[in-house]
Amino acid sequence: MLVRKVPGFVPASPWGLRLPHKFLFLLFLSGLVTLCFGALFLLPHSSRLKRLFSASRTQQPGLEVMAEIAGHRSVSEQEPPPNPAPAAPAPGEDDPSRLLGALRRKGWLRRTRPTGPREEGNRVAALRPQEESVRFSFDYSGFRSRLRHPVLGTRTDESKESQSLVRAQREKIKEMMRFSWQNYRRYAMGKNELRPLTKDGFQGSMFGGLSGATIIDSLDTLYLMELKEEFQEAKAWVQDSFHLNVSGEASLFEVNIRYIGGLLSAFYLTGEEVFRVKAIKLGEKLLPAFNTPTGIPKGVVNFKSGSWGWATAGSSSILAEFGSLHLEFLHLTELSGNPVFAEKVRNIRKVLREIDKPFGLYPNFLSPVSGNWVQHHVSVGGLGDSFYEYLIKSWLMSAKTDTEAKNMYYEALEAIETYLVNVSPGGLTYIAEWRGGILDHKMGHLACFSGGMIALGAEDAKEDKRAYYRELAAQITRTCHESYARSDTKLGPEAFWFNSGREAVATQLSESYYILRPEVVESYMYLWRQTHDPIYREWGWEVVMALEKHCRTEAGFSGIQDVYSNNPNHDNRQQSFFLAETLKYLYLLFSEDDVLSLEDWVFNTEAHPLPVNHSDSSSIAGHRH
Ligand code: DMJ
Repeated sequence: MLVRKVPGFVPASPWGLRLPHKFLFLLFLSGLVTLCFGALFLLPHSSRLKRLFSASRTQQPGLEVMAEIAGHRSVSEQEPPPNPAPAAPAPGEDDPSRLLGALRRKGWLRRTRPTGPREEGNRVAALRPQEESVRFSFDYSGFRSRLRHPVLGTRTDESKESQSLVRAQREKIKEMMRFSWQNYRRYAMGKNELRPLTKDGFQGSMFGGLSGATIIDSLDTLYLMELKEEFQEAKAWVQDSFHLNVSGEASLFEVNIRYIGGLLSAFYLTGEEVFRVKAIKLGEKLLPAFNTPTGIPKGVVNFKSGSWGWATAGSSSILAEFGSLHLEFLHLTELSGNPVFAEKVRNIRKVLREIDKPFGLYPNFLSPVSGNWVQHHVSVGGLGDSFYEYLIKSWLMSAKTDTEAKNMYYEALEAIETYLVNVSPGGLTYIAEWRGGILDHKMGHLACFSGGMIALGAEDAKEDKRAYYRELAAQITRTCHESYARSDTKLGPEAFWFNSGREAVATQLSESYYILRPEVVESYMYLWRQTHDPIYREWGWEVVMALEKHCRTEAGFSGIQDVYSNNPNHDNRQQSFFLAETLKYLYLLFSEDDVLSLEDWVFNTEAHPLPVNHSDSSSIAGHRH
């Protein structure tokens, strides 16, 4: 239809509005939109919008965004679009789909499959209850069928065994665990640790407001010792009272090894979904720590109420901390189907592989900003320790396919042998600390784990070094035993020296304490499994007796302030690693080799067993656990 232009005539719109009315209507509409939009920012939980508009922070290398790219959102955000389009990888970043492919080829994702029940409109069904489900399921029975041994071992003839000394010893250690747990439960349930003298709980500030460190650290030990009622108490607490919606500054390393490690192993041992879901959700809360120019995480992550936060500033990251995430993070990817976790630790590995190392040694401090070493202090004890442990354990956990980890481990060990290993005038082998070429002839209690580590890695070393490594492991373990044997309590000091004619003893009171640490009995356990030399059980039993005599109090076990005193003062702290590690390693020392067999499991640095990634189908038939 032709509209004739008539002066002064304004044509009506198709809706019957004249132009000025239309203009006014549009003005009103845009005002309304602006108002609503602004109001959204004022809402207390507008984190999704904030994230959309704070892209520079959240879309830095990885973070949860990586999960979204690959179509796996953070567990806390369960609203995936249908068939999310893969975004192009940032320059220099791995293509997530390639990474997923690689992980599947390596078997790490082979056993996961998307389940995601969908409602109309392709929204994932509401979780029931909200925290208790994730979008991926894990073929738990398939995993169990691939284990080579029953988790709790093949029982021997129990009537015969009941006569044996070793059974009585194991029962004693079980009693110590029950005692530790029951006192914790009675006086400190829900707090991070028990204070046995004051009979109350210790919360501390290491875990960013998370609670129940002792509970999470104890789960697998309770399971292993078949303390069934106690395990159910611990599980019920995790289900009902372990809240992740906390805010505070947390140590990435400690949360990873204790909480994530504890939850992962509890899941692998029991198949209970609650452990898997909480491990994944907690893992996501750690991701902001990786938001650095190098991808080397900062040591501290600030949990903001909700599911994300930011890492604090800090000049250097610690080798043992950022180097001890690999095992847990691969399992987080395995159990969530989300490649982001594996991607983070593969990047750490890449940085460490490529950086120049002084004499092949790894210094303890690295700048997460520049990717350079911050100072040249090298130690197999505190600050360095579990980085080396995670290299050899990555190799073992990958069912001996991760040759990069293997090569890095043996190269590092060669450098340690060359520059740090010494023999004292009295014939004790020890691993010194290195400060820019100058040696401190000192070993920390923490460094005593290395006897076990070297024993564990001996079998896969070059043939001409295997016997040497076995002997080195035995000698270091003997030295650590000497540090115990030379004290009045028969427990070892925090650090001991080899100088001025004194060997394997602390030289000052500030190094003379013992806080229920596990490293020495950890090495006894590995050496026992490797050699079956009865000396390791003898030495382990000496520790049990010393713990009973000096560390047991009316309401739990406590560290002591001076191992060289016949009547030492207590430090009023039952460390969570006493239940996670010390008692577990002691119990395993007096168990058969197929209990948590080293063919099936690697222990994280907090002694939480994580399964070896067996990818073939050979399995045990009809096992009992
Ligand atoms: C534990 O938390 C872990 O073993 C860690 O690797 C080092 N320190 C303590 C126990 O001593």
